[in-house]
Amino acid sequence: CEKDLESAERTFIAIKPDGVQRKLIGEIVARFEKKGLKLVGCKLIQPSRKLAEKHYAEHKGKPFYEGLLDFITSGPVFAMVWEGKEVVSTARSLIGLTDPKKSPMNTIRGDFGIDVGRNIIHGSDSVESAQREIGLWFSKNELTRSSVTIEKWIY
Ligand code: FUP
Repeated sequence: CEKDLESAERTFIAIKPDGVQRKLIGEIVARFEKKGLKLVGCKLIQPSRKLAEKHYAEHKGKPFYEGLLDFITSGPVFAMVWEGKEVVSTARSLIGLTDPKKSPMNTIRGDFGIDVGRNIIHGSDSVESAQREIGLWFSKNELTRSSVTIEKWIY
């Protein structure tokens, strides 16, 4: 059934600089749309070092951390917020595993990636992370308030 606005689950998705440069925005957005998820905000943005540090705070100190920050700040990122029933886990299924080599075919990373350091796309790993990341990357007025709904055709 349709959920009201406040309770609808949202997730933060970002096409990383490699995905943008490789012209994968359209392909990736199409997969999310065809799944039945709803786009509620998006923008092309080259993140500052500060934003990248906040976004990847949980990885601070790990061997790949500095390289990850260099990479994510190296060019434009296509940042998005998607909404739908259990959208956090649904989006992770569409994305696949962290390492593209181990990620199954028909997932975004499985189909388009080779290297864990160039894995094309980010998706929040929990509802709590999603709320934190949406707050970091978007202000409230950049996200639509849903009006027309097609959910009754999907759920
Ligand atoms: P994911 O949630 O699948 O994006 O994966 P993580 O949060 O564990 O990792 C965040 C990013 O760090 C990955 F997208 C790629 C990078 N990373 C590496 O470069 N090497 C690693 O061993 C693990 C992660």
